[in-house]
Amino acid sequence: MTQAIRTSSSFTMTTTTPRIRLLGPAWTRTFRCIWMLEELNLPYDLDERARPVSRHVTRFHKSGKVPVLLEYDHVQSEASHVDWEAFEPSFALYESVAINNYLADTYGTHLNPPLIPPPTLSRERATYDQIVSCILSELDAQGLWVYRKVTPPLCQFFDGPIPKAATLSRKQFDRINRDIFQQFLGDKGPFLLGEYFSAADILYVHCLDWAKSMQWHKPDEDAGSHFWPEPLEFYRQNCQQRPAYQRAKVLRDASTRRQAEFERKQQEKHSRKEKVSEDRRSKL
Ligand SMILES: N[C@@H](CCC(=O)N[C@@H](CS)C(=O)NCC(=O)O)C(=O)O
Repeated sequence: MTQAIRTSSSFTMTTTTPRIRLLGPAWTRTFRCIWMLEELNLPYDLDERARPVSRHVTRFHKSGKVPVLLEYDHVQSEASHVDWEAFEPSFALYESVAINNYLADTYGTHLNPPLIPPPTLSRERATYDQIVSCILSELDAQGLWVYRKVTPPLCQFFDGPIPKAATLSRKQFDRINRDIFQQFLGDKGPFLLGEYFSAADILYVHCLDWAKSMQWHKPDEDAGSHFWPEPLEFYRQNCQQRPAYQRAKVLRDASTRRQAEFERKQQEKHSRKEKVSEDRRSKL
């Protein structure tokens, strides 16, 4: 796994621009921040060795969760190779939404329309906050994340499979997804805030991609609920056309392949261990 150094010719570096480093593999929620950085055309260093709960992450965020954004005011922006261990960041920030808000507020002020409504447009900003809070707490945390933790393969690291929680989380996702779509897209749109694409769309499309990767666009008999109408899929695909999404996707696809290989090897190791202890038990 390498540290990719992403630079963009369309962003003009100034001496005051800190060197930006993003911790976390692109197959994780880190994708949201990669997409934002690409929208802003900012140069950044993506550190994919920083797997969740690895020492690369816990050094800056005790819970080990990714993404984490680091800014280094005193690292030369042009240096192609940096020994990161030798520097302390000037600023560290976790939580994907906090990171994207900070990036858009700090580096996106020249954009018209902006990627998030500026705080001076207080009602628009409040609506933006409402939508992202809802997506984060209802769709992500109570829907997708609960499901991941109570179903294979991830449940082996928690309390094993919990089918009732899996059904509940799926129902939760469908209900809130329907509400969001009907209130903000439906006969409105084409984006969550109306006419213009925003960071709320980055978050929502990432959650929809994640849901689709778990086949949640198809009806589920156990949950008995389902919401994935054609216009929702059209909205998702429309956002995916953005060049910034496409660049971020290239990174995510490669990262997903590496992760699949890693999980396959972990599973093999696990099965070998199980077999050894089974053989031992049968000899007793
Ligand atoms: N609300 C956080 C969630 C971060 C999170 O849970 N990230 C996952 C990877 S996508 C992680 O690092 N999990 C490790 C763990 O929960 O121990 C965000 O949006 O940044």
